[in-house]
Amino acid sequence: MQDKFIQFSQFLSYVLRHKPESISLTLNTEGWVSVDNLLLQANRHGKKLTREILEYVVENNNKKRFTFNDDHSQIRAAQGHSTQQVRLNHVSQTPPKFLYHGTATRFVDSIRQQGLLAGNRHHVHLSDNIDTATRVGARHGNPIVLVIEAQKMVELGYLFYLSDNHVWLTEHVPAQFIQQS
Ligand code: HQG
Repeated sequence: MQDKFIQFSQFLSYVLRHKPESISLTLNTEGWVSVDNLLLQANRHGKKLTREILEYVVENNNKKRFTFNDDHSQIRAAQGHSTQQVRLNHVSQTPPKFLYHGTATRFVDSIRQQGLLAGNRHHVHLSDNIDTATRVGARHGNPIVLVIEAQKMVELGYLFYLSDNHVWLTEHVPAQFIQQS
């Protein structure tokens, strides 16, 4: 994607996940906002976002971070929210036996003590494949992939959710479910 579109994508992440109020937007609890209102408020706040640019960014975003409803009158971020306006009412799903979490080696000691914490986000983010987890971990430094015993967690009543863009989410992964490598 050209730089211009990456900037719009980052802007959308900011307003649809973290700070909708920065451009006077209110998201519903499922994260949706009307496209007309998003375009209006973005332009009022100096971002020359058009419907065409929005369609392009949603379609070409490398991680499918944004989702339109059927008639493209509404949009939301698929996951990664920190704003308190949103409480995604995901339906819980059964994950594969193992899920993967990519992180940086410097976090591992702390993770092995505390388990995986959601931090600023609403959930811990997990992948169903090692490649994706490695890429996620590399964002933070020297990557390492932790193997999560998802099926064991389910058997003990922990809930998992699958986002629109196929990220597995859960609230907390206690250390006992992280395999020793
Ligand atoms: C680490 C991207 C110390 C955790 C990706 C991670 C993902 C701990 C960092 C999505 C810890 C948080 C999420 C503990 C967790 N002690 N460190 N107890 N528990 N951590 O960015 O999972 O580009 O909030 O390992 O593709 O890296 O936003 O989470 O390294 O799907 O669409 O704390 O973000 O997607 O970092 O990434 P993040 P993440 P987007």
